[in-house]
Amino acid sequence: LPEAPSARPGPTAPVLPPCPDSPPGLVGRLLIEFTSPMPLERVQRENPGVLLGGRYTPPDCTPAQTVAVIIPFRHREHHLRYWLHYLHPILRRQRLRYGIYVINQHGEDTFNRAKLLNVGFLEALKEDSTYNCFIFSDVDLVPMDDRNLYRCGDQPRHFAIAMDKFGFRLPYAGYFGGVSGLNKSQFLRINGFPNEYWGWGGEDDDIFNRISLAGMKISRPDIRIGRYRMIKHDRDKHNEPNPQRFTKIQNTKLTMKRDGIGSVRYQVLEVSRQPLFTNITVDIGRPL
Ligand code: UDH
Repeated sequence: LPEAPSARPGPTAPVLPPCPDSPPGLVGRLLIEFTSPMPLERVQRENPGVLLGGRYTPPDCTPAQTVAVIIPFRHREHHLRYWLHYLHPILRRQRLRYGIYVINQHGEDTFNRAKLLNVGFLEALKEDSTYNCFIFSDVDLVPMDDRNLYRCGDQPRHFAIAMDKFGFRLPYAGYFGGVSGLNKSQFLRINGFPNEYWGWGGEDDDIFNRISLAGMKISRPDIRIGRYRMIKHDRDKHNEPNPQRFTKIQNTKLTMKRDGIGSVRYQVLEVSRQPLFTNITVDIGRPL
């Protein structure tokens, strides 16, 4: 009798070894500049391995994590092109499985960075429930060293610790701005990020407070490795310094329970999968 077709083992996908902790092929210190023009077509041409929506999986190993990189955004197309140009090759050399999510605030009301990051967390997970590491990056920050691995660890991670604009030093001990990373359980443990910081400043300090109040400690790379270049820019319209920030960060302990990922309200207007990133345009409302 012929063997039942279901009993025959089909062609199996090759099992790739786990990706190494220290990826081979990193180059270390990088030359980063923002003077030559950077057309998106060039960035696309130079990153053929990146799939629609800005997704990438290493061809030669199985990564331990799946990383969603989340970028708060409005009117910074020119910065985004440099960011994509520099970051895709770095993340690829780091052997990450990742996706890039640009969370674009609709309209011209006051900007709200932390609320956009909350939206990014939820929307990335809606698209792929296997994301277990979330890296939140400003669009104007490019790492100067590819040994600064964009991964999550057993504590929340601060990556952008030595920016050129701060003289390559941490500006203050509790600084958590620019680029940071939390795994899913760390993020949920602090009820995500605050939704009520409209305008510039304070939200990163509130996040730092949440992490400390939850009994976690920030992990950071070596100061020689955590170097960043920031693309110089003027202050944006509709992102004026928030005068309430100083009092708000005194009250994190009271506000973090009610204000966070559990209470975020927004409306997604468009999800568009571009060749190098996924753009999510969202209405996040405006300050009360
Ligand atoms: N962002 C936008 N659009 C905006 C405002 C902010 O995309 O209109 C995003 C972007 O990812 C940016 C991040 O939010 O990198 C943080 O905002 P920011 O770059 O304005 O904050 P930063 O502290 O600069 O880097 C503050 C203004 C500096 C003015 C310096 C004048 N010389």
